[in-house]
Amino acid sequence: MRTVAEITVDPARARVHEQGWQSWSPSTGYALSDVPHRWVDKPHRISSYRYENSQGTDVFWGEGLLAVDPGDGSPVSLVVAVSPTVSVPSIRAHFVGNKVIVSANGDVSVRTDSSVSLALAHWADEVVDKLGLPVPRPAPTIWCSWYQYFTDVTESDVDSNLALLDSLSLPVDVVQVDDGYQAEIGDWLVPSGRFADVPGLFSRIRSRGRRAGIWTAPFLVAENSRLRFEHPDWLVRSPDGTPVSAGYNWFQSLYALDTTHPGARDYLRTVFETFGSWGIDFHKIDFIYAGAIPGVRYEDVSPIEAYRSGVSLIRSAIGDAYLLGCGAPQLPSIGLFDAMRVSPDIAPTYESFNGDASMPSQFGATMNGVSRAFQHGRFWVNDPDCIVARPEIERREEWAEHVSRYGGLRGSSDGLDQLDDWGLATTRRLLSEPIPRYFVES
Ligand code: 9PG
Repeated sequence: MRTVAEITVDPARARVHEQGWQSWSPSTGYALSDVPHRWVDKPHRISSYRYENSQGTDVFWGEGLLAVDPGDGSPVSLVVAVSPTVSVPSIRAHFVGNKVIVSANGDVSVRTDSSVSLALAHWADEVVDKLGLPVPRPAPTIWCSWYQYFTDVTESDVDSNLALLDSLSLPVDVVQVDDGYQAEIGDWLVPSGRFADVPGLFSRIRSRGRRAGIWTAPFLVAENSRLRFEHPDWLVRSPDGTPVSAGYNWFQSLYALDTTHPGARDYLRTVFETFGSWGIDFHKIDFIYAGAIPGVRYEDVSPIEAYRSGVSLIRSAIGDAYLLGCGAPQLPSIGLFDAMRVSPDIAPTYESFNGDASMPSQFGATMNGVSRAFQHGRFWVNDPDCIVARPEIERREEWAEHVSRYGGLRGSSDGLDQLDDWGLATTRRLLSEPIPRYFVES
């Protein structure tokens, strides 16, 4: 770590803004006396925070981006990665006397501006110019199976909601089947026991005039998957040869697919071309932090390069289809996606189950959605996570308000038979609202 700025502040009024690594990593601003949001347990540290780092609550820490508002009326300092799609230095800030000392472990620049949100918007505008990024394509509206059925989703759950979309005349373009249709994480072309005919389901979705969308976690390989048994050589490894952990979920250990391995690349291409042949033209690719986990790969490239080459391969295999990233390193994803989840998951409860702000909760989802609002319309369309409006959802009015203000991608994820009058009217309204080009003007 090298010191890059020493900023005189008013300790009572100063604020530090952190950018977290991936979609689910907490991102927000703090007073100097606040305790920053950090990981609570190890498996979730890997799946929600940057693998390399395990900073505690005693230091402020941004991945590729950190801002300091001195609180005395003098300009805000924004410390940012010089080439965010190539390397994302960790930036840390600690507080000594009346100074905030900022240090970084790579190339960063220090910019000043009149407020944190303007500093972020101006910087993002410059990145867009420099990389020559196009204006993001307008997002389709979606219905997603996850937030009602979770992994227990069945083929008939999707069919019954498909029928309700018609009878309720809901303005939904894409029906997106989430986690649960597949046999195992990694075995994307093998159906789970709850699905008899996955291609047939997608063809029914299309024959009703909707578009077909699918969820995958393409850079994850679960312990019990066929993929791991058949191709143990396709996993990212540590120097001692054992596969690197990519976290723990679905009651098993997870590993990372080596996106530079020719065999793994062929497999990914086959999976996504097959989805194309089923008529799917909307992809939510999830848990893709796994593509950027450090370790030994077939090709000796940086984790960010491996990640970008994996996403680019998927991008080219899906042609013009719409691409939504989730669980995705934010700055390394610039220029690769149509839409991006900028927050942890919404949940029926306002607080997360273990106090970790990266875990499903309305608290964490709104916090990140607000602090990453500047990304919308610049790097991609911001996905704040789905509308859930059934009576069971705690503080559902506040969630609807958040989606209305900060939602670029609008998706409903209730079992449609669960909605009361308020829930249905709110879902209809949120799916129909025009989406502003920017949430933060520059
Ligand atoms: C499917 C879900 C949904 C959801 C995604 C993602 O750390 N965790 O244990 C953890 C579990 C699930 C999760 C995020 C983190 O949700 O955001 O929309 O697609 O996967 O499994």
